[in-house]
Amino acid sequence: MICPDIYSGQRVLVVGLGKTGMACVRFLLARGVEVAAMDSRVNPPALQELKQAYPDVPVFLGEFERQPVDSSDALVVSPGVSLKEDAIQYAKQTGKQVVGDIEIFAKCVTCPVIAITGSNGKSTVTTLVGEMARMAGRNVGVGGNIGLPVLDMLDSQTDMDMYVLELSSFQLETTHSLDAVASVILNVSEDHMDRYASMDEYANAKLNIYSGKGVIVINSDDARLMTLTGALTDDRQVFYFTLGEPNADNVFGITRYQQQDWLARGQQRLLPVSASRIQGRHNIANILASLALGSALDLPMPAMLEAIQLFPGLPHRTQWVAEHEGVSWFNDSKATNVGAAIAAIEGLQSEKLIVLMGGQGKGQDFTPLKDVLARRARHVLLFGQDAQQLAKVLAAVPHTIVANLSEAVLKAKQLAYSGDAVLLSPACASFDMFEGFEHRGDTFMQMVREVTQ
Ligand code: UMA
Ligand code: ADP
Repeated sequence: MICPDIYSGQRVLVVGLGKTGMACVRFLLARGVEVAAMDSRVNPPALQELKQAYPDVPVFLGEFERQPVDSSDALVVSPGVSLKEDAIQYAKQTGKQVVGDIEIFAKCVTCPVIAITGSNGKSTVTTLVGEMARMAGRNVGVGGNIGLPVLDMLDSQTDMDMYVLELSSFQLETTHSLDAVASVILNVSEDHMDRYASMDEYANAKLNIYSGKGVIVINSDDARLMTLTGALTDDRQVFYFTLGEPNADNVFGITRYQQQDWLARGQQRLLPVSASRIQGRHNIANILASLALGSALDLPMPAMLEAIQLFPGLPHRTQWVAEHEGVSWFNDSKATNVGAAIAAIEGLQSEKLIVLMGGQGKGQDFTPLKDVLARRARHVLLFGQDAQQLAKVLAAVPHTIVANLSEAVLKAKQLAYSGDAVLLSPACASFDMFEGFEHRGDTFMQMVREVTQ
């Protein structure tokens, strides 16, 4: 068994009983650790599973109290729980170790790890790097924020050659020992401003990904990241990626050759951009970042290029849904922040767009949407909790507030001209009206099929 002595003789309080909490409970109990669990909801998602599988584990439900903290030696906190919670602060003040599941994974893992974070593009890059490794014949585990808790992955998969992890800023806040062979912050734009006091606090959480000794991959088009990583580049091997021309052998970028854009490493042309099936400039950046990460691990170039050509993209990310009367319909429900929506709006090739957006804004500043929508949108249809707030910013852009997504789809059909695209790219979280981004995207695609039949 991997890591048999972790938390030996200690009592651990698992905070949050969702996917992560349940995976932590399983992992720790299997190693004989004394575990209790705490959740501020009275009926958290994993409660029934916990009660059935481990009826002896004490569970504290409802508003967090100090008493369970007092009777523990250490806390393992789920990413959805803010470290600013009084009970967590109290644990730190009283000298208890506070970590997350990624920290435990980092302490236990014995094979190379590739680590990926960023405001947008994480799942796409994580999946593509996983595909590149598979194509190269590696036995690879892909997990983390993408949906598979890392500790479940560690215990369920054996004989792994490597792991590819998608990590959120929340997970990175509680991670200090990760020594990835290669890691990247893809980009930083506003997100989760309901949890962070400032962009600096948010970006600094992401910087933890570079804490080890491995290769660091840097987006040289992102000025904030270039500044933040400046001090790291002196004593570490660095790969860069850019949508510009690559000017050195450690730079992945785009070069022009015979009227075509090519993916390139330094002077070396690798593949015409048109050979990839995923759309938009943001996805070219994602491919270049993936190539840099794979190269840091010495994956063979032919396997990586093969994976790029076969990769169809992930559902709900600028996903083509239908073409009807000259209008293309796209589902970009995963665009849950302004930066993601801008990337999709800029990335689509159609002349004009009807854009459907709205939901929970998470405290974001919507202003950056104004110019891009003024240029690209024929009309914007707004729905959900923060529709009014979006409308204020879009005063100069033709827009209508509608009651729900269904009305938005019907209205989009009336407004679109042949040659236009209709794009659901909400720039917001979905939980005011849906169970999550997948539910929102699936609902949209079903409605689109109905109106385009
Ligand atoms: N909880 C409390 N008190 C709080 C907040 C939460 O008790 O103040 C409890 C909830 O009642 C719930 C539990 O914590 O019972 C949920 O834990 P969680 O929110 O950490 O969610 P998990 O089910 O453990 O899923 C987490 C990630 N969720 C979040 O970061 C919010 C999943 O990412 C991830 O796939 C999973 O671990 C496996 O690693 C989702 C996500 O939305 C997809 N991530 C954010 C994003 O991508 O923007 C960061
Ligand atoms: P994440 O896992 O970080 O949310 P995804 O790969 O799931 O990222 O993509 C989410 C959304 O972000 C997509 O629907 C797309 O609109 C946008 N996006 C993807 N890659 C990028 C990028 N490199 N830069 C900006 N936006 C992006």
